[in-house]
Amino acid sequence: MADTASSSRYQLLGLYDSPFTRRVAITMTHYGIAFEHLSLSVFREMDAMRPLNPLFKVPMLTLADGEKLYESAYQLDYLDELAADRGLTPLTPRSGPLRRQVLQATALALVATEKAVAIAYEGQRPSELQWPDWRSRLRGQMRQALAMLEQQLAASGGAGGGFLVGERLTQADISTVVGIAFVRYVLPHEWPAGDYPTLEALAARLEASDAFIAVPINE
Ligand SMILES: N[C@@H](CCC(=O)N[C@@H](CS)C(=O)NCC(=O)O)C(=O)O
Repeated sequence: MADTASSSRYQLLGLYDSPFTRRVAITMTHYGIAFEHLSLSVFREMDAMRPLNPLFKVPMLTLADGEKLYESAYQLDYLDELAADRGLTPLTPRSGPLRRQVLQATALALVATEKAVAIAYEGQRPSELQWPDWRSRLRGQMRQALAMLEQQLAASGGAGGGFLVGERLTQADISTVVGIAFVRYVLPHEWPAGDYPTLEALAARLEASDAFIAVPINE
């Protein structure tokens, strides 16, 4: 892939309270790829978003030549390839057993995150149309995924400063921590404080790092 990043302008569309948008922004910051953040809400600013992205789904990453990339996983795949071309270590290894392990831990993070987002949407329905059993199911799935991540992180030395897979930061860590941040910010009553101490320690460590600080959840 041609490395045009240094001379180009990337645009990332979406608020950072979207965990999917935030993980892409943190990844770009981690790689040192400059971008313009188009901070528009898919719900409150539809008129402004329509000409940019009539799908009203974020994140959307626009490349220097105007090509638009949808779906955060594919945006991350593009960024990892760019990073590898630049001699950086990709946050998801490009091949081998470590790639599979990082993708699987990231999949758990996405289950937790997607179920949390679904709980938030359920809460926006008129109260007479809300379905408590469905919310309970979503909550159970979210907590199951978090418990599996907690177990994996504890087993890999997370309490002592380790990461979910191997000995360095990967996309699994970033996706997990942005999911946790989303729950705490948008659904604070849904975060079972103290149940996942190793995940909480990882979140505290990463949220204090430069790449996370540069991408605040309220922007
Ligand atoms: N799998 C998608 C999920 C993106 C997603 O669900 N984004 C939400 C914001 S958190 C959104 O755009 N919601 C508005 C909608 O889907 O109508 C990705 O990773 O890019």
